[in-house]
Amino acid sequence: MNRHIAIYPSVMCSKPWDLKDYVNVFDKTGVDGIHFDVMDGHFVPNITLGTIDFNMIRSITDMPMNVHFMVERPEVIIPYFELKENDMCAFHPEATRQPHSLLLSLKSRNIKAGLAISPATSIDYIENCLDVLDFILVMAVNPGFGGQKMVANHLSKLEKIKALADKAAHKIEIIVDGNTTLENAKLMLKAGADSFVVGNSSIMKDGPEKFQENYKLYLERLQK
Ligand code: S6P
Ligand code: MG
Repeated sequence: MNRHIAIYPSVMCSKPWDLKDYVNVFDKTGVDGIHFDVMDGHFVPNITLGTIDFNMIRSITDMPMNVHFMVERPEVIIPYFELKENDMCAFHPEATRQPHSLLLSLKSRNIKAGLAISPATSIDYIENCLDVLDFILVMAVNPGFGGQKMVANHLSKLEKIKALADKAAHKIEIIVDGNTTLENAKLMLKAGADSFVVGNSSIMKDGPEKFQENYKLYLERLQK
């Protein structure tokens, strides 16, 4: 298999004191973008990264940001982040009243627009937004925390999402987020995934100094 598999490392998995080294090594390695989790303590019980972290990363790299909003009313929170052309932005459709319109407003700014789909979220949202979706962030775990295990229905849901995405007139990237170990990622690829968010359960667990080596091995083994 020779196709490109995009990799988005999740900075939520970095220890705060390793963040700068991680961003530098992501740049050097040439990952496809930086996955940045925003949690508000309402849509999910946890609270994570905000605008200060976002701006810090932005100040040291030009890599695209792949921002995942796990927040209520994403239309209110997203404008606080200085997203630019070619960044990617995903939110959970059940957290807003007008998901289609929010996707459209992102696209009008040349930001790649995506829906994040939790294990229990209806895939009808995808069907109804096919025309405006650049990507789908399919959660293999319930949003809120790193270090969880893939839920039982994930692979069959991924197959259904792939079948839906294939109905669109344009390419929709299917990205899996959560527990993307090498073993799971191989199954996810077969079920229709194009690319992966990676964290501590896969290639970030050994710290920034081992990231490049882990990334290379992970991709080599995935492409076999
Ligand atoms: C989870 C979040 C994810 C995690 C990532 C962690 O709510 O959206 O992006 O950061 O899944 O990776 P891992 O390897 O611990 O599952
Ligand atoms: Mg995420």
